[in-house]
Amino acid sequence: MGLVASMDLVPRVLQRDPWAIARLISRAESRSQECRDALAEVYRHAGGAHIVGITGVPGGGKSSLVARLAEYLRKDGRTVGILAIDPSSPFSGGAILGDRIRMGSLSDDAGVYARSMATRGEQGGLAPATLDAIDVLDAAGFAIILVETVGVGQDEVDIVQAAHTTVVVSPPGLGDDVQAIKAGLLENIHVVSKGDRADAQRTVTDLRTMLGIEVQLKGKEHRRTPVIATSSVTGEGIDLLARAIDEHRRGLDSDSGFQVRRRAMIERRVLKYAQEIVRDRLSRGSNGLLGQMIDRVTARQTHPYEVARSLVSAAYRNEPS
Ligand SMILES: Nc1nc2c(ncn2[C@@H]2O[C@H](COP(=O)(O)OP(=O)(O)OP(=O)(O)O)[C@@H](O)[C@H]2O)c(=O)[nH]1
Ligand SMILES: [Mg+2]
Repeated sequence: MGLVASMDLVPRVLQRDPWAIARLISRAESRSQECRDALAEVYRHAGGAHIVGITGVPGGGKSSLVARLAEYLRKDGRTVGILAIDPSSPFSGGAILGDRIRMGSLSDDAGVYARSMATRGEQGGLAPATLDAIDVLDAAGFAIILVETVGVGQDEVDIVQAAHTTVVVSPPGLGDDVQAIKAGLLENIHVVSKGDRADAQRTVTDLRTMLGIEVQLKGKEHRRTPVIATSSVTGEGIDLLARAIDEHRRGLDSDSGFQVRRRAMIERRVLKYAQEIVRDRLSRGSNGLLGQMIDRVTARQTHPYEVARSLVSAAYRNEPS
């Protein structure tokens, strides 16, 4: 725990102070109890940002795209928060560590904040701290928050739920790659990255065909997912992507399904915290009881479910919540 109480960081977070933002996200990441009230206060101030999930295969060009898109949005006068989840080249304090991706004009810009996070081995899905971090950036007043996740399994499903707009990034030449097979399942916008490569146009055509068939299957009222070629080298298509993202956000206001998905996401979040609370409680409260019980399960005197139930009641017995 640092010297400054988390609650005292909140006014500074609301002023978009990078130091306070970094501090509070770190505390959320380490699941510090001390920061819970501060995060609750942050939550009340959040809700204004447009949250955009950027997901896709490893090495597909997501971070490069995020950097270029952030640059473009800054030139357009908008503030940008960036979170990279489990990245191979981490962002930190506005810059990306290592020189693989250059943030260019962004590194000294107070209107952009970039940060990397680990999901901490959560089995499947984004760690609750990721959602807390999104709230911190949201409350700090960043107009757009770009969240980069590697598109594998539950993470990408989670980010789809947490985001208003989801962008799937595929590099050229996917053939019958899993990502291509899944095209149209998750995303609101499909980007073909590395558009400067000769094989990019072919991938754009293939994806358009694939997504077109999907519209035919789902019915005409289903909106066709835009497929946009971008290049982080030449800057091609970044403006089109920014426009598509804005357009998608505008469409949500009249999308009743979106409100339903929002509620489902909040419910999932509540249940995740509940699991976390119970897990903490169990790990603190089992006092050797678990060891004895495992002996009994091994000897088939009891069933693992019975043990689980006893553990939970033991952990909560005599303890006020
Ligand atoms: N030719 C070309 N190469 C690109 C482009 N964008 C990214 N690359 C290269 O592709 C590689 C991966 O780029 P990243 O932006 O790190 O990709 P990523 O999807 O964030 O990668 P992970 O986070 O590791 O999954 C790097 O070597 C980039 O230089 C592009 O627009 N054109
Ligand atoms: Mg990356």
